[in-house]
Amino acid sequence: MTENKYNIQMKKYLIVSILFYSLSGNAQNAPALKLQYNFPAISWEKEALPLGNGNIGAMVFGGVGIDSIQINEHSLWSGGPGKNPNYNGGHARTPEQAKQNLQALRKAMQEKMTDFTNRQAAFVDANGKVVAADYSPEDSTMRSYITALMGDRTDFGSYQSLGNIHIAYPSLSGNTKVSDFPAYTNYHRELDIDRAVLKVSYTQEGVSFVREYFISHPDNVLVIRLTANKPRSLSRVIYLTTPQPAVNITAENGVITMTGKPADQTDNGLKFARQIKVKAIRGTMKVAGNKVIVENADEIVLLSSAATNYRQSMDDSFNYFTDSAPLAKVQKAITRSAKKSYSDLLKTHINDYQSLFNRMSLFLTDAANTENKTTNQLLTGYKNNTNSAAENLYLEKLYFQFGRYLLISSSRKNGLPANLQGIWAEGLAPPWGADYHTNINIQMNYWLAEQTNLPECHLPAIEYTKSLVPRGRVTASHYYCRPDGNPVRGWVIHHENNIWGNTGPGNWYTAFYFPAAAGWMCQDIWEYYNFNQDKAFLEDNFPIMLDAALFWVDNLWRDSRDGKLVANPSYSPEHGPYSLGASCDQAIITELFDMVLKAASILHKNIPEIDEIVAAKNNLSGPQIGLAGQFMEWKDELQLDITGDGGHRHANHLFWLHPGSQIVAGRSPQENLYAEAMKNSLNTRGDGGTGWSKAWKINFWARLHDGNRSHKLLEELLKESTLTNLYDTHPPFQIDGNFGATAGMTEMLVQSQGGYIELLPALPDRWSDGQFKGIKARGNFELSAVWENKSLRSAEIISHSGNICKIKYKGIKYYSVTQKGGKTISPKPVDDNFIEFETTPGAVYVVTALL
Ligand code: FUC
Repeated sequence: MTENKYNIQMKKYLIVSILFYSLSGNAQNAPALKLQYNFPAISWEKEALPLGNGNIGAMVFGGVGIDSIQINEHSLWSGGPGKNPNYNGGHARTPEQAKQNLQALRKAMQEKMTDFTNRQAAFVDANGKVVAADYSPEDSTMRSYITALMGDRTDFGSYQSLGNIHIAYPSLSGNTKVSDFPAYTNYHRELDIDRAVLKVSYTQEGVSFVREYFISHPDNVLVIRLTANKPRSLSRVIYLTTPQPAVNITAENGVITMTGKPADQTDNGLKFARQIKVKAIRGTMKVAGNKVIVENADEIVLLSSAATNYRQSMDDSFNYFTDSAPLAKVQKAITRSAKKSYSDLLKTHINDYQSLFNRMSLFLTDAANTENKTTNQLLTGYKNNTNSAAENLYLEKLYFQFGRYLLISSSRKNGLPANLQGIWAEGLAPPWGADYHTNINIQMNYWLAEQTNLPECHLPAIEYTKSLVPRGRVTASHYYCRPDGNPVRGWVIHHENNIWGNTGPGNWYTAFYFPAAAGWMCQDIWEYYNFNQDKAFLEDNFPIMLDAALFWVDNLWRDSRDGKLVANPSYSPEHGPYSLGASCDQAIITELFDMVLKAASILHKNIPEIDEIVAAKNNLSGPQIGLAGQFMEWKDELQLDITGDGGHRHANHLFWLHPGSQIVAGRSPQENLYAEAMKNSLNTRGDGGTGWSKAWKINFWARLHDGNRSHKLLEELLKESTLTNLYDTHPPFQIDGNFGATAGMTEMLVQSQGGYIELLPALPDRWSDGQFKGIKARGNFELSAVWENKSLRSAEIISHSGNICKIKYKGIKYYSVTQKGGKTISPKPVDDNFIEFETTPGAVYVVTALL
């Protein structure tokens, strides 16, 4: 190296060091991430605050006179084989009837579509106007075929609340009137998401009281500690309540025990148990009925755990119950944690939580809650445009990390996946049974998992998918046959699923038919591999993906109009109408085939089925741009598509763009045309929609490289679809929007679905300066970056698996690349905006803008 080159190199190294030094320095000064309020919660849905460890969920109200903590256990479900030993996963009619109907419907559908094309196909009239028609509504014969494809939702069941813990002042649990309760001041309630600890504090009669709450994953226990700054000032009554009618509650030696079962379960069905152990420092403790009373203590610590006898059935035994009593599991957790000090429990909890949470950080320059506003003040200010720019950035950052907090709290290894409400649900009949909807919702719950560096939290979704396969095979052979009437291979699920292997179609006319759901769930398997490069994992799960693909190889229908393969019947999710080859189905099938072919090549699978998939893939009906310039939702150009149909919330026809990877803006001229058509479709649809719909649109616009539009959707989500406790609302509360928004904000910073890493692909003007650390990209790269004035200053790339690193960024050819430790890299410039270089596993590469 010449003297001059050496100097330049040193200079670059210094700049990089300074930038990354400032990254860590700034991160240390980053404002604490807290949801905070100056009032106790009254509304469960809007104000209570969530805690969770993947098994136990809690919604804390933080009341003063009586505090209530509503508790969930992830596997507490009604329905299923515990209610009806003959429960069969939702299959109705005989397989012969179902298939006869399917065949009749397929033929009628082809005739209807052929007739539509012959009579009403869209055209451009003499004035240049696109003239299109809509499909006529299904006639009564067709309706009867469709209705006969429905499943049986009897005994589907519902996720349910386990009950509540109450901590009351003795005066309020006895006969004293509430009006005699002494006034309190300085009330503060906060959820610290940097540590996953909730705190309530207030002053009453000159004494400061503090309560801290957390749910430890390692110890599987909810811990609540009450302290006061004056000795002997804590007197409390602790008791349990529950909406569950079939329970037994007892108290003995400072421990309250509740056992029972969901009311619909037989003796061989689901059983649950929970305990709360009360520990008091000084003071006295006694039991009265099924309550524990502590008087004049310095400190009170409550330990609570919960369990059921549920086991996830991974085979065709469909045995969902363990022999072991849930109470034994609970007692074990309580006994073990009772031996530990509060500070040990807290330390173990924080270490565990931060081992996940701290892997990724986002720093938006200047973000600050300068006046320490409460979260509802920040939200109101955001809505009314009265916040400072710094406060808005702080709220966005808080909301971003809240998504990660919620995933860590509701989805942990060996637990069930996050449902429609994560792990939190009130009462016995939460909205949609707080189940697993697989036509967008559960998938959206996991979009953030890999990108934001939480692969462990992703695994429950994959285990859940695996658990659906055995019954999904039964559903496939019950409801489906090849167009020639022969049996199909593979497995299938539809749009609503429970924890009892419900894989049959639902019974809601406008949504039940969604056999593409299984293929979509396979995306989690493929993405886990993509991000973590774990070949053993891919090998283990390959048969699941292969069989989902073979289901479609056997089910595809040759459209006699053009000879292409289509799903038949096909229903654009919750939008319909029934037709051939709606874009969403075709996109998912294409993505599924693509994933399987890529996986087969990585795993060197030389099996004949691969040739079948290749042949089917080559003949699939693909994406289309309509005469009106829109990205078509159906195979035929419809008026509905051109007008936007009143802004329907589903936009699943853009699956090709996101979460699929078949159309990547900027990858090829043809893909750019599709991207433009998608913009037209999104514009026609408008930016409205339910919470999750807006969250999805953040992702769409990020993938269309329009950061300002993504940000606009984020603003609308925060203004219109976010509750005081930052829960997303559909309405009602539905957690997918939280997760989807965090994923979308990450897509604004890094994308990698196109086979290369795109840095800052959709940075909004509002985020002109900032830094992030720890975002993952496909290929098992871990990235950090610093940008100023919307321009990349430097990036750090950890290559965990030693893959070739391909980076796309405007002018990246003119950035320097060094391997940490000194070595300069000479990347291959593909063009000004694209470089690639080989990497060594474990090595760190630094990309720096030249001054
Ligand atoms: C899908 C959506 C609804 C709702 C429900 C839980 O059916 O279309 O909007 O989110 O799931």
